[in-house]
Amino acid sequence: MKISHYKLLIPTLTVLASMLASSCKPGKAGSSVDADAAKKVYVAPGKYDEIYAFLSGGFSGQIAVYGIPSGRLLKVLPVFSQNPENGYGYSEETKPMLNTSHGFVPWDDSHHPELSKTNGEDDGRWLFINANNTPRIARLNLATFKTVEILELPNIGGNHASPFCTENTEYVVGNTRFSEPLDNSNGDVPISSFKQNFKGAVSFVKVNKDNGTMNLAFQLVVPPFDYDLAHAGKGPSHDWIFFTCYNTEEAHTLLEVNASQRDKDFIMAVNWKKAEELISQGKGTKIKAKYIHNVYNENTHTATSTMENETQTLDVTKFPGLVYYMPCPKSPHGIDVTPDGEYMAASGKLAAVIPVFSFKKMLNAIDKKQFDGMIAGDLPVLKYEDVLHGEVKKPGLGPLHTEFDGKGYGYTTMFVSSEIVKWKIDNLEIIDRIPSYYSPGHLSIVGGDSEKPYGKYLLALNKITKDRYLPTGPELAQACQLIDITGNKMKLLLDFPTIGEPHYAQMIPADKILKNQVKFFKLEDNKNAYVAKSEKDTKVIRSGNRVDVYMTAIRSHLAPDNIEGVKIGDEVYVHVTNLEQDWDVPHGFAIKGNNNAELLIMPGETCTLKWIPGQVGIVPFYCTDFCSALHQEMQGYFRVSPAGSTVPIKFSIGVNPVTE
Ligand code: RUQ
Ligand code: CUA
Repeated sequence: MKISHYKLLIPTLTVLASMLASSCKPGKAGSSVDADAAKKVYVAPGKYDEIYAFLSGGFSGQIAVYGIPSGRLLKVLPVFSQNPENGYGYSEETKPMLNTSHGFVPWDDSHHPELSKTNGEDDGRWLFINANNTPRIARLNLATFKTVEILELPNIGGNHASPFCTENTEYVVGNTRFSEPLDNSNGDVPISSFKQNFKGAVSFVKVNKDNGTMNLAFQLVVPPFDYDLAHAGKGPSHDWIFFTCYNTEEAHTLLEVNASQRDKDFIMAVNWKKAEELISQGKGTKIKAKYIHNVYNENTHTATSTMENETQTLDVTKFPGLVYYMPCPKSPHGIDVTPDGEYMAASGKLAAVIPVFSFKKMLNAIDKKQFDGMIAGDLPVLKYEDVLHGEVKKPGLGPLHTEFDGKGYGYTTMFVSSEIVKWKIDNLEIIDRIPSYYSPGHLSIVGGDSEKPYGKYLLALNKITKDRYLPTGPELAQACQLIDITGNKMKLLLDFPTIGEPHYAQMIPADKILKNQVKFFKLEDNKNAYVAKSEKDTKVIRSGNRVDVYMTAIRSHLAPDNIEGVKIGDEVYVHVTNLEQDWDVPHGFAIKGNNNAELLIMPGETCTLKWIPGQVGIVPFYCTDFCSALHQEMQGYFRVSPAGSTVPIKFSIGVNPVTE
């Protein structure tokens, strides 16, 4: 497959910009698959895949889990969105997970899954992901595949450059896309006062080593640029984290044009170790900020929300040595650090090269104070030539993201010329290129952003689908492609569709996750306030107009299954405990006409469905998950009486004239 037309183009801004808007399609689709590709992706029935892939859902606010190499969809994990499959965000226990300082937000946009790391390696414990729109970072527990924590981030707009783990997950870090006035200042200012009143903020979220709990340790106040993707250093660069930024022009309108004026924007190198020291010396400034912290307790199976009122900041202009800026060609979008922590490959959406920076040279230039002037007052800018390891020349058009295979090669997506380019880190020579269908954004290699990449597979996460799948109306399936990178030449193995837009993915060998799997929740550990640990404990309690039903589910009945005495005007909370103590036996629960969806209850768990009866009469309820041969018998009735009725609360199971 040849991609030849880019060589003919003079990469002027206008041409590039118009190409970004309508990216091109390389050659004839789908002809480059080897005869043995099918064998390489075939996972026989009953066999497990080798790799877990976690793909962000983009605008779905979820994560999708796939097996690789088969491309089989295993599960959709809700994070920032209510989920009709399992009641997340609908059940009383999980509703608090979607609370924010703005109230309940039922749907957000999430881009970047990030596996927790130990010694720079993916450890399979937790997965972090960003909410882009209402800025938050979530943590999922990979033993249960549940979202267990969501922390809101104050002082920023658009948590896109997020989350990135430092080498031992000391911190997950996020940065602002939309600089804005800090929350404690008067935000009612003219938008044209951008340069004076707007600020950027980098959030450092501390992660507890043992249980993963997050808290916002501090924020760095930085110049009002638009910050884009980042990566933390590793090995020799451990103490640093690198962010790309665009709009160093500080434009606040028509960024398409106004933020593309400069030939070079910047990489902001942050010495986070130094920031941490300053904070521990009490140099931080405490400021008022409102943000919510939601934690899901795995014993009570219940989430709680806490409003935080304060954060501490360091203004980088007041502490020399915290940040340095390195020029980077044309609207950079991301930066990726090589496994040895020595080099940083940056992208430039409008650039015609891939600049690769040397950490050693950066330190050297800082040591010698070889600055090329200052920006934003007195923040030092290093000289491009002083910090450059070299440029990958003529890689294609629109370089976006790079990952590494651990064998000395980088792989970069070319959005505009629709291809993936393999290049050698030491001499920056291009080794191979393969077209992708179409316009890849991110790519993911197994462990490809870690110190020890596993390599073997590369996923191209494409932005445009066009003709790859059977059409499904105006919106086509989203596209992902699996590429074999074991040989010198990349080989396309498989296309598979994804849920939402697969912005980014992280892949990890399955054994790192399998060994920690929770098969069911122990009933004896269930501390939910409304648990019924056996059918003997089931009951219906009225207090005022609130009715609490303590119900149990086990194959194949719900207890109680006849409930009377509920009236119009009541608020009914049905707390269903799944008594099963076995793998893979969830029960479901649904009530006719209920405006608040359904439940899906895992073995040993308690979930609560709120129901406001609206009509007098008999209302059926049942289990919605086909759990056993007699699943269809797993059902019951509520009797709803008029407001003011004297029908007493009564509940039973098995009381039936037929058997009496
Ligand atoms: S961004 S296509 Cu949302 Cu990760 Cu680069
Ligand atoms: Cu329980 Cu069907």
